[in-house]
Amino acid sequence: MEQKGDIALIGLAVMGQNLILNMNDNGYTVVACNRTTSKVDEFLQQAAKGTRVIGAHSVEEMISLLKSPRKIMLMVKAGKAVDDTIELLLPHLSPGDCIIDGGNSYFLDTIRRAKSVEGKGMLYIGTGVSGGEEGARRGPSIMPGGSAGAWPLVKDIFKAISAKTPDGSACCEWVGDNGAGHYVKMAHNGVEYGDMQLICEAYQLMKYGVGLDADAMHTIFAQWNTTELDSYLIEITRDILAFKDADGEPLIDKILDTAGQKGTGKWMSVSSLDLGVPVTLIAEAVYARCLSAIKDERVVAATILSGPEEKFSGDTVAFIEDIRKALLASKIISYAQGFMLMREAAKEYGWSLDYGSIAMLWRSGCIIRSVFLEKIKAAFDKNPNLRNLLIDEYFASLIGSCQGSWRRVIAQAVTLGIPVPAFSTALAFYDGYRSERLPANLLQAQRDYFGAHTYERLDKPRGTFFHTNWTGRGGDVSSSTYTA
Ligand code: 2AM
Repeated sequence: MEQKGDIALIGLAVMGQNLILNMNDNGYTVVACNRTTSKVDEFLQQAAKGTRVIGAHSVEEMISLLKSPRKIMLMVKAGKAVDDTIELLLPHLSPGDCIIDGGNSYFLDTIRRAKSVEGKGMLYIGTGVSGGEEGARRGPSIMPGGSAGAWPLVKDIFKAISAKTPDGSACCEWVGDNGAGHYVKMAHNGVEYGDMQLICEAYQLMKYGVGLDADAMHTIFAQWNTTELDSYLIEITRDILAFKDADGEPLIDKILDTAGQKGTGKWMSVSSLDLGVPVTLIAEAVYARCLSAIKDERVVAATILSGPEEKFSGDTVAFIEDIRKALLASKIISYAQGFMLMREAAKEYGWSLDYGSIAMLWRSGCIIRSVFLEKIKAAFDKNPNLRNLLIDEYFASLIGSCQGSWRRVIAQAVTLGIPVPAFSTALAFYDGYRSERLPANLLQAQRDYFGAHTYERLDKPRGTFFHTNWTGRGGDVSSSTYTA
């Protein structure tokens, strides 16, 4: 059989199909495969009709159609399906062939799979692909990581099919070894959870605080999209608010307020706990979804628990501008936390991440695409070792100019009894991060009091530990010398 396939793709759900069509548009010959082979025929007869796409009905056939070294991309369900498919492929591959997992895999799974596949002489890539169905078809953001030797094999294809920034560069760059690509994709999704929650809190304040209707909010979001907030998520919110149901009423007012989730925000929060990085906003965004999901309980509680009687009575126009600035300030915190986490993960897992490049991977194609990311890139260009986005001159000054609004909005929300968990945790983080002294002196004293956990002193060098016999009864032995 003539070996003319540039790449094979297994998994013909909509993302897989669209990636194939995108590769085809860019001049590549793709071999299409699926566990249920009838889907291969359907695809060839429908969406892929008239294209160069070749169907394969077995692994053997697929392998025989591919040029060497073979590149096989999996777009199957995350989890066991990926392991099963890898097992199925391995006996048919030759050293130097490459398996690429383009699904939403957990980065620790990717690290494990990369090691195992590399151990057998093949190459492995775990790549984030973001942008949904539309992105896959027209140009997604692509975040590949894994065996460095595999990058030259797929670089041209991936760069060709990826989204492009306004200056024309590809939203696809090598991220790092092992699970780095899927980690960065996870961070992308976590940041997406944060952005969405922040927009929802702004909406809630305008709807239940100020009493605006969907049309009025549509106009506000349209205006916000011409400011620093210019982004895909603000844009779709604008359009959602204008969308009318069949009866002419805003559809948004009829949608049940219980959020779903697929787990990437949770993974990011778990990773932040594992690594000890305070990624508070994204964790709050996950919890906000969880709270929304217990609708039945909330409906009962609403009849039992009272809130304040106050109604908003301020200047509406000024308050709306305050909300915009609160959203912007909180968004800066969210990204600062996301980049803090990636920095710590890079240390933990031995990656050398290029943070400016990651910001540009997200600039177009993906769900969090925004103008804002260019400012992040500029901050890391100016100082590649920047410890935290918040201390970059541009962001420090921008957040400083927003903080009056931010505090007013949160104070007003508290007065009105409107929950703004992400706005609030962002401000608490800001105030904590800029505090030279926090009450952890008391915390250390408490720990030493009940558990002899010791403390360091302000007037002694770091790394010298002290224990005090606080009560005269506990003794002078610290917990470093015995297990309490
Ligand atoms: P299917 O059409 O045969 O179900 C999204 O679910 C994609 O993942 C589909 O292409 C689906 O194939 C594939 N998939 C799900 N579980 C799989 C498994 N255990 N092995 C291989 N492919 C699987």
